[in-house]
Amino acid sequence: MVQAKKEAPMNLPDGWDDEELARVRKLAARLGASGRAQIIAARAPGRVNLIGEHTDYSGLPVLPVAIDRSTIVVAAANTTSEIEVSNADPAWQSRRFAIERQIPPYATGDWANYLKAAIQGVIDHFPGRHLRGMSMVVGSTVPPASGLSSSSALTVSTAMVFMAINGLELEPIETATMVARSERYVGTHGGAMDQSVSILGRRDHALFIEFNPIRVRAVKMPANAALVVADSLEVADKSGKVRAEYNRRVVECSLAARILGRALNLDGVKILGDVVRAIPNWSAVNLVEKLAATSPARLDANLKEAANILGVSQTALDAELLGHGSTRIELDSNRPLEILKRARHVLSETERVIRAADVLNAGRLDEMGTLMNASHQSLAEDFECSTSRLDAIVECARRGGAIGARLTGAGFGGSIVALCDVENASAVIESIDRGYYEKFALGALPENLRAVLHAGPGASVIDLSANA
Ligand code: NG1
Repeated sequence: MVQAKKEAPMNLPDGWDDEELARVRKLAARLGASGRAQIIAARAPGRVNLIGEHTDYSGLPVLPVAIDRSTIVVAAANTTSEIEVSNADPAWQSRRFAIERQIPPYATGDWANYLKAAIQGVIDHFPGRHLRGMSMVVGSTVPPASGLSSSSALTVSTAMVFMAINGLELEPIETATMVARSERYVGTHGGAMDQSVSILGRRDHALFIEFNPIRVRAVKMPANAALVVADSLEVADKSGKVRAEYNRRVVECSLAARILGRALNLDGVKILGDVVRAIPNWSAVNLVEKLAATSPARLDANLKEAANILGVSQTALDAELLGHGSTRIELDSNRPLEILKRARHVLSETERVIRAADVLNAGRLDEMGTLMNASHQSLAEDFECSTSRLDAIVECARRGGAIGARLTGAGFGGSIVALCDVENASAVIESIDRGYYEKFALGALPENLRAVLHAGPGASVIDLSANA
């Protein structure tokens, strides 16, 4: 078993410091690890996205950092073909399920569906392999449903530990691609940002990530920059209404892309990234103008009008956009789909992300702050995924002297991120405490609701038996 040392042992990957090792020891004790032949631990961080929100599922870039909050999973092979899991947090019930070709999901909203997603992803990636079962214990310091991607920290750590127990290896980018695809098992048609940064994150760096295929460029965080992350305490629960809103945005963006593709005579366009990649000198303004000239700003949610514009049958479009089975997207048909506004957000956000990677790299924090503020405005007005609480907390951060502030993650609740000068971080936190937490009378607050978070390393696995 790994012993606590003053500094992380030299032979361990970055991220396994004393604190994380102490967590591992507790989880291993809970697992009853002593006497087991092989004990593996995986650690996967959550993330905070600096800019590039709701762009990943359109195949367009993002600029997140992996954070110094993580999910750790400790596991040992068992003799059954089952996954047996318990969580250090008693709020999440223990679960046991069989490894089978097609694992049936638990009821919507069950936390263990994220585990099933990860296991199913590995099964699909290595078809025909005999996979051993495992007993595992999960412990997380990434707060759930707060926009810091606790879900991906869980799926990434589970997939990595399961692969290690079974002696399977993949390149990090392949693992990210596999886990991103597998997370759709839970019914969210998300992109690959969270899994990519959780796996590929780098200490003191943000990652400029492009998709299809995943490519990553590390951007050094300027030494004088601090990231204050504050939880609005409005739960962005991705299993209910928020999932429906999220998936609706995915459909709206894909429709905008297909209409633009047809207007520009491009073949096979499915996402806005396909349009951008086909037109080297694209600009958000020009593409939005083209879209406005081709389609009404809003289209009926029954997809009839959209099918007419695209010259395809309504049934075919329905099947392609909404899918089928347990992950089919159900659209509320009482309101129209917003085509123009959503495209305007995604395309203008893409311009901001590209610019942000450059200005951050050059240490131009003021410009970075301006881009983050513009991102929040676009998310609030065009993407309609902010809330009055998120707006209020963003305002408090700015009033406290933040250089820029915005909601981070999917929105509809969750957290905000504020870019500050290191010297000013505590003033920003104070302003949020006084202007938000006290005003909304949210009671006695745990310290870590708002904190300065640091860009940390990506996920890794250690063999505890080898480090004993
Ligand atoms: P969070 O904040 O973790 O729900 C979601 C998606 C991301 C991305 C952002 C919005 C998942 C697992 N994550 O993040 O891929 O689309 O929203 O930028 O679906």
